[in-house]
Amino acid sequence: MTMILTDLPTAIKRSDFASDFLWGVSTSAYQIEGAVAEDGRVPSIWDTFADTPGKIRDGSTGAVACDHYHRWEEDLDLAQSMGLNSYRFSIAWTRIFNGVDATPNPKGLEFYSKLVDGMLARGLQPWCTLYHWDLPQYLEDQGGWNNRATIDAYLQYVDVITKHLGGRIKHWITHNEPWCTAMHGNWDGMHAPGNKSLPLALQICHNVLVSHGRAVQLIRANVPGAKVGIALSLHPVKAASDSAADIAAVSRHDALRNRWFLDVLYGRGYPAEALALVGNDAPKIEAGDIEAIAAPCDFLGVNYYFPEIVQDAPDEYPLRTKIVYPQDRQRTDFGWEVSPEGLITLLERVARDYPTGDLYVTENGSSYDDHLGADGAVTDTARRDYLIRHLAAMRDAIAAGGKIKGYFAWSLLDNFEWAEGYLRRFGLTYIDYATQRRIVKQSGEWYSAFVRGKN
Ligand code: IFM
Repeated sequence: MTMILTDLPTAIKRSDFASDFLWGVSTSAYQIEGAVAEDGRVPSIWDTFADTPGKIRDGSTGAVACDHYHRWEEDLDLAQSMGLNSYRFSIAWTRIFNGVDATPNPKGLEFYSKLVDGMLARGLQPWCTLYHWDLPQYLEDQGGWNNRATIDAYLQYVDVITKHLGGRIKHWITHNEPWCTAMHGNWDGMHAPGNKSLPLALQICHNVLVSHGRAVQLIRANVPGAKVGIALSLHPVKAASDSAADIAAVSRHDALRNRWFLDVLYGRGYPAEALALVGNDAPKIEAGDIEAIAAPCDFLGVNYYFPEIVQDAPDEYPLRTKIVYPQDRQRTDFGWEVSPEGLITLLERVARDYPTGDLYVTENGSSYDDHLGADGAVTDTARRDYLIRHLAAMRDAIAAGGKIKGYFAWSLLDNFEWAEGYLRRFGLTYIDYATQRRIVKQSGEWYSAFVRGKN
């Protein structure tokens, strides 16, 4: 289906979607909370990484971030005032366990309890991500996700959280973007803990996926009526040219980037094509692992930002592919290609190739170099248009038969963008970090009007 959007702001309406469609925003703990040493929180690998000179582009950390730990009521008010009906957040494991006491930290449980009550009081359905990259440092010191004892520690944490909050939260996401946990954290080293080893990254990826599958069973046991899923960062893969070599490169790249996760989660094991490419670097798999990973889920969370364009590159280990960045594409200020068509391709592809059940776009957004104008407004027309075009793409994917049930914009607030620090702004709300003032941007105003059916 071709999208013709001539008059962007009015080209799409909430009434184009089902009345029970979820409209939300996504956030994550380390990116917004701050208060890293408060109420018994202990360091995570991201505290350590950000404190290491040279790891974060602007030398910043998440120590204060958006100060959400103290301003959470104002932030939930913002989400409510936008007219949203759902809110995706993550829990900081490091506020719950400290590696010393066997009992969970009551202050940590109390914070998330208040937060969830605050969502419910504001008509926001809570969507809880259990792991958004902030592994406790004390576990990293014992081998991190490479040590299978971390799987047990994760399950202990999940057990506590789901028993504590399961009466109030029905939607659970075990992991956010295991690709990033494993590959950015341990292959290219861009993220914490900063290792650079493919076999290590693949083993960590496997262990994280085992922890996902085992958590699915545990959450179901603890939370009657739970809906459980995982959020994957997926990319449509396209050939850089129509040469046979580039076209063949697409399948190799896709085998690790997408099918490595989707195939094993949906009961097909790891793709033979990727296993052949990584050879002896493949993870060690214990009896029962593959079955555990394939525990049936209720939904798949799709985090979509941009397509990847690849060419044949015989010298690149292991995939023999290279990502290229053609000049003729529209890009965000982060350099990410703006391709709403890619969202349609992706949603259609996962639904066609896998028994995903319901699909949710659990993240989608854009980073632009926003400025607070002299008039007190943040006029982020490019982000607003990005949003409109991606919502239109989602509408078209639904019209083509896709079972997409909700959309969570990344993100409610500008926040700590990992290795980029505060240099990248993804929020629908501008944060003036000097004062912590929140200013809803033009994109946020548009999203709010859209969700309220007023544009
Ligand atoms: O900020 C991140 C988020 O933590 C995970 N998904 C991608 C976002 C933008 O890079």
